[in-house]
Amino acid sequence: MIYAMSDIHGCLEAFNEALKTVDLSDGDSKLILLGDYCDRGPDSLGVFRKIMALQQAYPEQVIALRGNHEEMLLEYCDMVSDPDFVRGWILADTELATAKSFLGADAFKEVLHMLKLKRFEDAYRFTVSHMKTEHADVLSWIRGLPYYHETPTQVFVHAGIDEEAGDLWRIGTPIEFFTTMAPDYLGQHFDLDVIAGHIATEFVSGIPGYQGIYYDGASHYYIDGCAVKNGRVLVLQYNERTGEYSGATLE
Ligand SMILES: [Mn+2]
Repeated sequence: MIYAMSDIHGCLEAFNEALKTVDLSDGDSKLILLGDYCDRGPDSLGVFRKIMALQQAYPEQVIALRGNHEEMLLEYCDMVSDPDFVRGWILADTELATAKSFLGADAFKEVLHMLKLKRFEDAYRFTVSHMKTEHADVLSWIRGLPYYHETPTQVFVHAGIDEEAGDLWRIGTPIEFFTTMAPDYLGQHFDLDVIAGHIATEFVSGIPGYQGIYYDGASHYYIDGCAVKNGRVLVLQYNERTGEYSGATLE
């Protein structure tokens, strides 16, 4: 069995609930996570550490891809010597939810105090330096995350691939497209099934309030059920023996 989840966004409780439906005990099943582990929700650090622990427990079976929010986190950590990027940091980390999870209560209070005094650059430098010293292992793990995972019949990716490039999609897709592109090929057939997140299925389906997995009837499965809003991380299951997909609203 292959299990796929996407866009956990700091929702550790919802992630733990979803993991109850995942069984890796056969030594062969896989869990593929499509990125966007951080930002918006309350415990980004907890989600990162949970995934790292799962990979340690099941090294060949747990695959974590990168999303645009991991890219943004690395970017603001790398740009810390550029004070102009303070705005980039505050915009990337909505309500500083990720900073709060990495810093812990006391250090985060200090950051809020600096922000209140409009010492924005100090707050930015303090936050990144804390992340780099206390959680270097998490940052270096994020740096190593791949953009996609292939099986003989599928590609798992955060946002999508350039399908017009055909067989050459691996080199034809601009690197930032893997984590940011829009669902441009909806309803079109491709040689591989494309399993992606990034955009809530409510929007990709065009059905207001929709919370399930969205299959476009061709080659695309979208699985971002918007955990922050709906309190649930969707799980797509793929049975490699029968070639059948299942999951919320696919049955
Ligand atoms: Mn995303």
